[in-house]
Amino acid sequence: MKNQRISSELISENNEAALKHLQEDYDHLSTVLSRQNIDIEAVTTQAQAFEIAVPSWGVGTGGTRFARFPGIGEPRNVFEKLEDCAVINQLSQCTGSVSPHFPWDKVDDFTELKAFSDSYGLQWDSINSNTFQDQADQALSYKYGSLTNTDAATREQAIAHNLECIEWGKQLGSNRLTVWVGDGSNHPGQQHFQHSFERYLDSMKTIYSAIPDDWELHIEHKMFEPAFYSTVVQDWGSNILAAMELGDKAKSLVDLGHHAPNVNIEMIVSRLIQFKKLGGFHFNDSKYGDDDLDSGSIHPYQQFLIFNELVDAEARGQEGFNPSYMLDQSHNVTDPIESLINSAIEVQRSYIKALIVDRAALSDCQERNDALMASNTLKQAFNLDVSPILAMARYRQGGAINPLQTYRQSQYRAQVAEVRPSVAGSGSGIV
Ligand code: PSV
Ligand code: MN
Ligand code: MN
Repeated sequence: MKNQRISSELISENNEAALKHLQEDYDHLSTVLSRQNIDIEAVTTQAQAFEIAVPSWGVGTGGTRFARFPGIGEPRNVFEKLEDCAVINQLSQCTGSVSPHFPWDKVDDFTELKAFSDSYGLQWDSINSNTFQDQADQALSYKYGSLTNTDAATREQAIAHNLECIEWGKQLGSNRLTVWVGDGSNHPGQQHFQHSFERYLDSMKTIYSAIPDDWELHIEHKMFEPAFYSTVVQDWGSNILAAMELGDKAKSLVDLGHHAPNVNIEMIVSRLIQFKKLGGFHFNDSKYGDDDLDSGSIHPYQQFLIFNELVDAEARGQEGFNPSYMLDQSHNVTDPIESLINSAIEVQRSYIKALIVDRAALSDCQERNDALMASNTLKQAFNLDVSPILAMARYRQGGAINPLQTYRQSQYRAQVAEVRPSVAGSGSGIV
């Protein structure tokens, strides 16, 4: 029997009150979809199977380099973060795994941590290493880089941290390591572009050699920040080159916020799929840069177009296609639990809309060069409100038809605030 953070009676009561209207909306949508020869039940089954991981650091209030305004009842350690992640999954039924960040989430006893996550039925997603900041007990500084540092001993230290992350991941039952480094430069001439990338590849080769055969090594690129002139792994080009150099277990990870504004991310996704190098995603949204805003809050059409590529690859049975999905957001003015529930559902929504695209019609338009009708074919799916499918998928799995309403009624935040005193520095600040 799984531990539950929200009373199942409350969820049932709220669901009973909402079910009549949901069923009416669902039946209507079923009729609409049947006109396109789509069986709503098949789509709902796929919605039920959809999973997106939650980042452990996402349940703490984020912040900017100017300030962090703590929320109430913030989790103070990885166990409390897991409690909040359990709430998100209980209500949304699509976030059954948690991605940890080390050493932020480091514990003395990983067996205890695994038992705790098991008690909530949560799995461990990709392990994130951290060599972008100095830790209190650290011998050598990453001020001038980690895996690419000009000093060999500093590179060794950064490699060793990634190796210990793999060991911790094994104990948690994870099967992936995600490496993001902020290494780069702030001044033209500060760093030799080729030599720094060579040092990166050398370091990553050592890490790659410790990746178990049934694991993947995900490389995350980011255009800028914290380095503001050049970043060593700055875009998908450097990323895929590194992944190709390392081997089959190395793949590229796409964080939506890590590109220049207006970059065609869905096309990058297509290229990575074609060359069997799409490892996974960090979903979030942005207006300017790596804003880490809630998924689907600014560019829902872009998110849908990305899923259009993913569903297309799935439908074609593209070889080597098995990307992992995760949120990577910073919540500065909202309750992180609410934002993460909302965001997970928004990503799920993009997936479902992409599933109902009429692919035969789209392909026909492409062959005939009918640009307008091709675009309209995508828009037809995007404009359809698939909320009843998402709500029904949650309901059938024991989640909440109206998750935010149920969460607020549960008074969860006020309850945890009683046992989690407010500490200005609590939670994980996001860099
Ligand atoms: C960097 O901006 C990033 O997106 C990486 O995924 C980090 O691991 C995460 O944010 C948390 O700082
Ligand atoms: Mn990220
Ligand atoms: Mn980021």
